[in-house]
Amino acid sequence: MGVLSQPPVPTGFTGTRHGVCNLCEAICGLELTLTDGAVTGIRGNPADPLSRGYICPKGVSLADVYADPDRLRRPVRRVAGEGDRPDEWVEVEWDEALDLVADRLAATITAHGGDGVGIYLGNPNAHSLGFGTHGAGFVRSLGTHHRFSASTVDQVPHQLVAWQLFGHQLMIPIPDLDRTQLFVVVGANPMASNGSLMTVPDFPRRVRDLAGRGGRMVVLDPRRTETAKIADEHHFVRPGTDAPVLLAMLQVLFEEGLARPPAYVDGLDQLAALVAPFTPERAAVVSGVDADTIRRLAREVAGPDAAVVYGRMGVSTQGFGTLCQWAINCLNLLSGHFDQPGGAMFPEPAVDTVGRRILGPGRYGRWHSRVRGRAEFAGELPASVMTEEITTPGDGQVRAMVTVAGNPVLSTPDGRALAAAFDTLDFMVSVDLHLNETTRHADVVLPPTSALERDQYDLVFHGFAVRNTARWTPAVFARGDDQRHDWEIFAGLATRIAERLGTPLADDAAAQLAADPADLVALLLDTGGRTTAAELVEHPEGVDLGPLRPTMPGRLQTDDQRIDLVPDLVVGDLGRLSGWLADREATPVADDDLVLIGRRHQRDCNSWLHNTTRLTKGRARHHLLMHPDDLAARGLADGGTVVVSSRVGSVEVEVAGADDMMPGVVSLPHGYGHQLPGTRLGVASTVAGVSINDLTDPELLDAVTGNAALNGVPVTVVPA
Ligand SMILES: Nc1nc2c(c(=O)[nH]1)N[C@H]1C(S)=C(S)[C@@H](COP(=O)(O)OP(=O)(O)OC[C@H]3O[C@@H](n4cnc5c(=O)[nH]c(N)nc54)[C@H](O)[C@@H]3O)O[C@H]1N2
Ligand SMILES: Nc1nc2c(c(=O)[nH]1)N[C@H]1C(S)=C(S)[C@@H](COP(=O)(O)OP(=O)(O)OC[C@H]3O[C@@H](n4cnc5c(=O)[nH]c(N)nc54)[C@H](O)[C@@H]3O)O[C@H]1N2
Ligand code: SF4
Ligand SMILES: [Mo]
Repeated sequence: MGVLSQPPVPTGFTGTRHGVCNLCEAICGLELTLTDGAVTGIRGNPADPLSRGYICPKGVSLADVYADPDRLRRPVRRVAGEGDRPDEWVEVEWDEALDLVADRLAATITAHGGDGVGIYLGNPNAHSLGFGTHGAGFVRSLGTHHRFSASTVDQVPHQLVAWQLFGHQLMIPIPDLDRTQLFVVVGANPMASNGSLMTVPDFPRRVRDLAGRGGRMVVLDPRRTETAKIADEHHFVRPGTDAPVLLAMLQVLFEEGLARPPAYVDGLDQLAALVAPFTPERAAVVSGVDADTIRRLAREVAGPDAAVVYGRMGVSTQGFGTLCQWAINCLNLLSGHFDQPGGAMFPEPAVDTVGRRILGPGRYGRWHSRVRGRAEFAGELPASVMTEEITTPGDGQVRAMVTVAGNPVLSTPDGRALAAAFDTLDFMVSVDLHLNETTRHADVVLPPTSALERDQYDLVFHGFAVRNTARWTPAVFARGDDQRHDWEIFAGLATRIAERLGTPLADDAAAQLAADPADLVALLLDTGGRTTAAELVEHPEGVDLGPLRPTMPGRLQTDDQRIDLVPDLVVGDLGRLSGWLADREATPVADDDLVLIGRRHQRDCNSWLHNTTRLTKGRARHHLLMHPDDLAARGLADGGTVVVSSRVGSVEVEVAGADDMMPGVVSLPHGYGHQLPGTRLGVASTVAGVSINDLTDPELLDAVTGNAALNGVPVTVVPA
């Protein structure tokens, strides 16, 4: 046992233990109360140097995940029902299940090549240490180009721009929220999401502190969100039109001589020329944000006080996601506050995932998807091409699927078509805690241990945090003899597949897969120079490594240690934007046009946790939100049932009038639309609502990355 491995609580334990919440990017430190071995209390740990005692309602539900009667604890295999009888799920022993899965995947690879297997990696992987240390080894063992993940329905534009500007896909600048005086939020709702690509536990208090020191928050969003409501200013922006607004802010910086670039940037003149056509007046016409506001915001961002622009889901999952993220970075780079306290800064995590190349810097276009010719980025193809790669016959067709920690039937565009495609596969395996709308299509489900049963160190989110801290949290409960950690599943499968393919793993790969994540983390910490494994054991609440520090240009990962402001791959998309803008100017949006956007609620967690009463009690929140004028114009009744249709499909759902919506924009939350599996097992959710991804369109993409444009989907709404 290495220094980080610590004994779990004994059976029937009564007392307190440290824990950590892995349900969102805020990574709150917890204090658990246990009574006779059951979790009877969860609160935020006030001694945690990052989360400082904060906790949200989801954190408390970690106890429900542990005790969840719907959670799988042993592998299950689907046995097809005869006649009208539904399929049955039967438990199998671990060795039998792993052998079966390896046999079927290896047989597919032998018959059709590695590309015959596809894999989807879902969001919770980012929150699991075992995936961080062992996931890549498993994925590699499949030898497939058909790699998909939640990243391409989320943040891949951030990653591509970070790679192009700073030389590594994870070098994403983070708002120095605790020291800024102006926080401009574009398409994010941290009051509900608790922050993303900005690990910021206790966002509400940090915003109060911002106001307390005379600072301001400005929000640009098509909905007056929970964040907009506590902001100093909120401006409606029509979905998908942020790129002209952000470029117009850059245009103002150049026109008014306000740009204050650091010495290590190139391409300033080209940038000035490229943004010149994007005036505030033109942006105002398409976006609804008036030109004076755009000019004033640009001047304020480049003013003497520290300022930072932050953009998230709303400006990533849309048709110009890459251009939006690029423009935001350019604003931060030229404002005079880049890499300075209160501006956009780079965290220095104790395990430096960037410098140590735990993930590669990023690559683009090494291969293309078979059917639509979409480029790979960082080894992945867009989730939006997954269905066609399964259903289109020919060489390289996906015949077997693996899903790990995800529910793409509810999470990716045209989920209904994906579900139908899964049923045509030769074989499907899911590594997941639950039978859900996706894993119910699998032949075998392999359930890993849950958060409280495994060790945690956040390899990912310390790297995006508003303060440098480090924390090791050992498992609270022992894993049962009949359970496996995710890393044990990955190691078990990778080893077996390699054997069956007649290419046994090299010694170092085998050793890496056999190693306990705790030992791998200890090595990384002890050689990282910022703290040690022993220090983290001594301080289970976490170790404070201080506020963010200037690191530029020394930490740049680009070949010449300079930043090219105008990378070809990114600015190559400006022509498309110009064309689109000209079209919009020629043919403005009609009064009865409607577009659909998504929404998050504080007590939702993507597509799961809808089976806990703690999070689902209270007022229903699955409604389509629509401005009262839009309701009236269509003769719709507040609370009535409507049919929402897009190019892809239709859903029936209750509508609620909300003047928080921008006219012409409607909103549905994602992760709803549960279908009871109709089998002995399965998540017992009675939550109403439909899946927004029965409406989103796999054809609508950010052109550069192929990221899904989940926001701004044209829809019609009529009475049911
Ligand atoms: N229209 C629209 N669609 C969206 C979004 C949107 O805003 N609008 N958001 C997108 C975003 S940002 C994301 S990240 C995706 C998320 O969507 P997905 O990638 O599908 O992830 P989840 O819905 O979180 O996956 C839930 C499943 O993971 C399982 N699980 C939980 N923890 C673990 C674990 O530790 N190990 C394993 N093996 N399984 C586990 C749960 O049991 C559950 O079955 O949805 C995307 N879809
Ligand atoms: N409670 C809770 N917290 C979560 C999650 C959850 O499901 N529930 N999911 C986690 C995950 S996986 C992620 S990625 C993060 C996401 O974190 P955020 O990005 O903060 O979350 P969203 O609520 O999706 O915020 C997107 C905002 O963009 C707005 N928007 C939509 N279209 C546009 C547009 O075209 N332009 C502009 N300017 N705005 C637009 C929406 O109205 C919405 O307010 O949240 C994480 N935290
Ligand atoms: S804010 Fe996020 S990490 Fe913190 S308790 Fe809530 S869900 Fe967990
Ligand atoms: Mo996400």
